[in-house]
Amino acid sequence: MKNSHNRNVSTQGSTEFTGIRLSEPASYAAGLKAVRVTLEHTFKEMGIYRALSTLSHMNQKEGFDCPGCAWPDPEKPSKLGEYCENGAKALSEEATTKRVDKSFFATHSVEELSLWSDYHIGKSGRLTEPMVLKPGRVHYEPISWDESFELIAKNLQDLDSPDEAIFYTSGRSSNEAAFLYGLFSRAYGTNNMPDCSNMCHESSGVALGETLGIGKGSVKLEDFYEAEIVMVIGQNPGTNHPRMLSALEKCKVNGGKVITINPLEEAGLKRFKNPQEIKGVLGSGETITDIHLQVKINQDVPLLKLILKKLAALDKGSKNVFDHEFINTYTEGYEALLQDLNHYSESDLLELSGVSESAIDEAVALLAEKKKIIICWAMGLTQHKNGVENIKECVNLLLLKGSLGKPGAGTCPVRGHSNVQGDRSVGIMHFVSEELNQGIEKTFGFKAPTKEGFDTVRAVKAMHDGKAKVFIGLGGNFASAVSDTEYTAEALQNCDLTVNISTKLNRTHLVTGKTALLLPTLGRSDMDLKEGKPRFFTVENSMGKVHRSKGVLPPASDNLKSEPEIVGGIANAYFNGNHPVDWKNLSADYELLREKMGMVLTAFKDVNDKSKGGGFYLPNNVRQLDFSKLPNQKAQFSVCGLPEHKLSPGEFILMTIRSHDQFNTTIYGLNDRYRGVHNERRVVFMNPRDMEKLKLNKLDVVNLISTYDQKERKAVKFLVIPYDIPEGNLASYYPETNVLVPYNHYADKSYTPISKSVVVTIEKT
Ligand SMILES: Nc1nc2c(c(=O)[nH]1)N[C@H]1C(S)=C(S)[C@@H](COP(=O)(O)OP(=O)(O)OC[C@H]3O[C@@H](n4cnc5c(=O)[nH]c(N)nc54)[C@H](O)[C@@H]3O)O[C@H]1N2
Ligand SMILES: Nc1nc2c(c(=O)[nH]1)N[C@H]1C(S)=C(S)[C@@H](COP(=O)(O)OP(=O)(O)OC[C@H]3O[C@@H](n4cnc5c(=O)[nH]c(N)nc54)[C@H](O)[C@@H]3O)O[C@H]1N2
Ligand SMILES: [Mo]
Repeated sequence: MKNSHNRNVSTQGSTEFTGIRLSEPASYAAGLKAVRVTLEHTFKEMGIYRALSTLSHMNQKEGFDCPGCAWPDPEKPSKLGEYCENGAKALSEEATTKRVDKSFFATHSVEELSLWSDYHIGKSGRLTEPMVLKPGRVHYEPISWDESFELIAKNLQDLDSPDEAIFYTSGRSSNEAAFLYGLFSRAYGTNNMPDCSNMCHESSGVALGETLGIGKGSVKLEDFYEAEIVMVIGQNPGTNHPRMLSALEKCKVNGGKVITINPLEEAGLKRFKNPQEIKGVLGSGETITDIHLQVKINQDVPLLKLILKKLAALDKGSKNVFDHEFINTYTEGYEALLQDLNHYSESDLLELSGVSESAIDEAVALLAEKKKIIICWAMGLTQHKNGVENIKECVNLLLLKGSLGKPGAGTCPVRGHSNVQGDRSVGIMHFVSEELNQGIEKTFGFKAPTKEGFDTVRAVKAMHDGKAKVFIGLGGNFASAVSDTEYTAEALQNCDLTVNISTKLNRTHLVTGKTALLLPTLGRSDMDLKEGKPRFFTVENSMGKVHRSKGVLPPASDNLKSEPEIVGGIANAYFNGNHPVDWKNLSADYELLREKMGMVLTAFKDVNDKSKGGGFYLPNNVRQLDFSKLPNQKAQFSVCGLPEHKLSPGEFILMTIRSHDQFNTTIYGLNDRYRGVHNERRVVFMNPRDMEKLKLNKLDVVNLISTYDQKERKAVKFLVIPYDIPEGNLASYYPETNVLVPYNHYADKSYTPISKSVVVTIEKT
């Protein structure tokens, strides 16, 4: 696509097929095969010795936190290795021995690179030095750090208002880097801090905040070991949080039951062969799911309502299915909820859900009799128009059962990026936090802005409309991760300057503003050296525990800076000594940075000491059953409506999901082995009866078209794969299908794009 800067870059890259091979979907996850794949990936990217010695430090108390997902580490990490196949892939991707240096950019123009696939781009290696793409040029050229900082400062100074700048964050950054970045954005004068969680668990944050008073989960890892029931809804842990399977296994061994709700029967939820145990390697492993409810896409609310209705009927008879003492003491809205349930007929709800009634009855019988319930969920619930209500319906169930604030029970939104929760805790948010603003004023002596900033959806629109002109990304891959690829690309290309602080090359570095800067930074596994000594930083896991992480590998190049140093460099150049914050000192001294963080945010007081050893839990009011911040000091039941999908003939609902070989837009490989797809990503999973209706055969080539708001959006060339998925539903991979997700279609209240319920038609080619 030609843009105003005369660069002819592709926003999606190659759509060539790569040579598909199909096999039966797997009946279990992990096992020996996972060990083999782990070693293959790490040895290839890192070399054998380096791979083995580095893996032994991952998720260990004196080592570094896995750069993959945010699942917590057990109190006593296994000495055999506390990592999973996909954590090892995340590490090898970061610790690769390949390099993208100035000669790489001299050889390849951004126009040429943009034609490569994301897989190919990502495999090029680690960035080694700051680079600039000047107006009208198509090759990146080297630039010094100081000149880079000056260039950013100049562009920020030239804006008419600080609200014309966007400060995006992905969830890999440390607490220290994120705190400093948020501080600079506020000192500069804007709350325009969109972050990846806007596209991810924002719906969870909103729903949990409104019902329970904290936008985070309430369980700790140990709770899984004593839960009587774990419900896993809209989540694929076998691929995206593999170490969660060890927790589910322990729950099962201790007599717990697992109920899964998902349009797909994911391999990792069927059976787990724990590679850390002999039984897992040589034996048949542990069955995970006891009851699978194969819901239609986005029909979780009808299904949950039906479960609640059936439980309420049982409770009416015996009075001991619900925890009435808990309901009376801690909650508000019980009567309204029960009344609302009366409005629905069981048969309507059953039909909408698409699940067999006998399976639902089995789940109801189990839920009726047990009291310690954990509900886990991820993107299958959050990325819908009614994402917030999906989660509120889960909270309703937990409140009815009194399954909060006690061992073995509670909410568990399973986070994505390894420090996405920490970034929010230390100030990455577009909305205004009074506590934070007051803390900043008291500690640093300046007033933070009080106007709400742009989240991701609104940031894209602002850039598209020419209302924002400078984009800075602290990690992430904005062009590929955000919905509506063409629209988002235009938004970025409208900017005067786009800056990316990154470890590796990605599409956002190619789909740029008039001028672009590429600032290479240290990754999680790299040693962050000061005067020759490695430093640590802190992160927060999915369960609210803050702990240290210290990289062990020599940095990918001598010319990298840490994220705090880069943010400090920008701030220092911008303020040039005219600001109450001593940016240079603060960004160079992490101890000082943490001390200040603890002064601004009381939850982080004494973090320098408390983060030692296993770390410490941040305060969590649900664990204490303290609902004092909510209306009438009570946890809130919610009355939720039904999701609405009026499909015309020929329309399907598409969920855009992850394969087993990717981390978001980073493509590790071309296989999705648990689903039986090898060496190809351009596939669409479809029910065989739907295929028959459309006269489609296996591996036929189709285009997918979405027409929200009468605008045609097309994703071309996908191979049809017959699969066990409800009729009327489709699944395909992200980011290839982001082009179909409308930028202006998002969840109520949370503004999360509806990546899991895109209405599409199919065009045979
Ligand atoms: N290896 C690896 N690990 C990762 C990531 C990665 O890409 N790779 N990404 C990280 C990030 S940022 C995140 S947010 C998490 C994502 O973790 P997940 O949320 O597990 O990721 P998705 O592939 O988006 O899977 C969504 C699951 O929800 C189901 N689903 C879709 N729609 C519905 C629905 O309407 N109802 C129900 N009940 N289920 C539905 C899908 O079938 C699928 O199993 O993983 C994190 N960890
Ligand atoms: N259609 C569709 N769209 C989605 C989703 C979906 O399910 N469907 N999921 C959404 C979700 S849940 C999320 S979280 C977002 C993800 O959105 P992002 O977080 O923006 O995307 P990632 O692919 O995780 O970003 C990867 C890039 O981060 C950089 N990076 C890696 N490690 C580091 C580091 O340590 N420091 C720095 N500075 N940079 C680093 C590398 O350059 C890498 O290319 O995508 C969202 N988009
Ligand atoms: Mo995410």
